[in-house]
Amino acid sequence: MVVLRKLPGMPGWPAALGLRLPQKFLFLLFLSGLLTLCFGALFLLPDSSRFKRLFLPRRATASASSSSSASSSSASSSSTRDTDLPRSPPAAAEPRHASPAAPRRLREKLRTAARMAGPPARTAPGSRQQVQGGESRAQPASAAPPARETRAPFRFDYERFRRSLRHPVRGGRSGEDPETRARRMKIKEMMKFAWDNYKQYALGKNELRPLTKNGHIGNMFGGLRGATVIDALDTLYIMELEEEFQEAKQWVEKSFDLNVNGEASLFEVNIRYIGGLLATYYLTGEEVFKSKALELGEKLLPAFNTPTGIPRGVINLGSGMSWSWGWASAGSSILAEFGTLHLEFLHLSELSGNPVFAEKVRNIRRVLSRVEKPQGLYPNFLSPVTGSWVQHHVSIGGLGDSFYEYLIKSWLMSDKKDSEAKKMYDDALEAIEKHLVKKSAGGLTYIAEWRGGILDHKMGHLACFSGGMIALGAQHSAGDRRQRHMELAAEITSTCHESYTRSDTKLGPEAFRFDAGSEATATRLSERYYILRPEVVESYMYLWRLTHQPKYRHWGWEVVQALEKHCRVEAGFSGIRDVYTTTPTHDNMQQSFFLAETLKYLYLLFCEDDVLSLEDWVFNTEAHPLPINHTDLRAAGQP
Ligand code: DMJ
Repeated sequence: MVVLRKLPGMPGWPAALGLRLPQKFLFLLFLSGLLTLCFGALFLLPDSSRFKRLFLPRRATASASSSSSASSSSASSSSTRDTDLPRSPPAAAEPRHASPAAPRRLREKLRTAARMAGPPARTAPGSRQQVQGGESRAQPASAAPPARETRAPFRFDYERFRRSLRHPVRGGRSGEDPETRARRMKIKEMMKFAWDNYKQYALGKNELRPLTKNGHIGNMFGGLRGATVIDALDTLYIMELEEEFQEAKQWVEKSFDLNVNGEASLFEVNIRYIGGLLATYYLTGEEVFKSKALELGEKLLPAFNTPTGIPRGVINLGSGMSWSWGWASAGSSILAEFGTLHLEFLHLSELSGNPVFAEKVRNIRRVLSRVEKPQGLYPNFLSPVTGSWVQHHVSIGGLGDSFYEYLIKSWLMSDKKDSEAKKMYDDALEAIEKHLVKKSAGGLTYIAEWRGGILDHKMGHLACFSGGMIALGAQHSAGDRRQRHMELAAEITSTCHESYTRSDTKLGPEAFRFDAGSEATATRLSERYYILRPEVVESYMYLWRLTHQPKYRHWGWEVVQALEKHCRVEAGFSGIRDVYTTTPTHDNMQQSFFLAETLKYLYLLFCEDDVLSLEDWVFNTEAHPLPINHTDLRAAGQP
């Protein structure tokens, strides 16, 4: 209206236009409509918040923005009304208990405390219910407290982490004999051959089919592709296959798509993809690996939305729906699957500053530590609904294996602070020694399986990792126990070696038995195959590093020769269908774990001990190295 006031010496401009009264009225009406329209349009611009801030009082702005995003109860909205806080911070935000004003050292201590403190408080009364995947579960109140708008984004201090390592990641390369070097170079050549053929015939698919020279996708990874790329990354890096590493990295940058919508094994995605990406980030500091790992980690979280928080085995990475494997009895979850998340999930929290990942696996630990164990043993099937065992089948091989591995490695990775994990490992091993460890008529030590109290005198190839695990754990036991466990580890590794030497190919079968006159040999046709598995050479590598007895390198070299003779084909390496014939047929599959594990462990067997030193790293169950948290050094800021 001010603009229409008559100025001295000037006629009013409606009058100047020579308008009559009704016309003037209509003109004014039109003008005021126009002004209202212009003012309103400011709020429709893409970023209208600046204008809102200009035009609305401060408190009203906060409640306007929070009410647009808030979906929770009025009780919780009233608690934030006066504080200008957004309702939930982005996934990669600072830990919520750390104030932005706190000095950096204090914030790091708080993060360390969050990591190391062990189980968090129980779900608070009144915490929100989240409904996903058809079930509802109380979410700990600590899972989504508000964060301040002004908070700087969390940044993991990579340089500081590198300074905390005690050895260069690829070692110092000193003091080796020419034969050891030549053998290492041979294994490096095998890796290059495996990679080059995958790249040529199957890049972007999950595995190479080396006979038909094409790719295989399968249905284990929920539509994710490039399992071999991700599994191979850290091996290529450690072997200094620089060009090949760059090829793999480029594929991750340009083609690795996480927006998929298929059914994935939570366990496999975690150990191969998350493990591979995390390890490569820690080795190289390249952000792309970290961001992909965190993004993928977020997609796995809905699998934990069960009444107990024990995740189900299968998850749709698009919808977040999860369910149990059809073959798992009574909708149960598998010990080796939900028990093999701890290492990776702690690192997801470490790198994101978001405690939610650590909370999920600490809850699994809590459920397991409370449930009653028959004879101190952990059965392989647990109900995610009731938290009780579903079947009393116990095995240190398939279905159970890496659960035990992650207990001792959790303790090592925590710089020996996670004493709960150590106790669970010690108790479990004691029960295994008491109930499952047996000696065959021919004097071979083995670990049997247990079915409700009845022993099955068989060992799977998968169980052969246990020689390495027990040796690793023995380093930290005192006196008699240390000696006994080192002997046990050596004996089991020797038995697994026997399963190789007693075959015609010098490669071991999928399972071998100690009954009906058999000693470390397969008795069933269906158990005679070898699919390039790593567990036996994994144990050779640990036993070599921990004892330096030359036999472990000799045994490893026998495997290299057998692989070359029976598994190397024109376009890669293939598994074989029968280890008991010198002319085996091939299964036409180069498994991704052959590049991640088998070749990596063989290579490390012929390296100096400072390459991926056991003082700095633990290997996840797919042989991806994850750093030990040297809290003493990092907190003290030592170089
Ligand atoms: C790998 O994916 C991992 O080692 C897993 O823990 C068990 N099976 C394969 C290799 O045999």
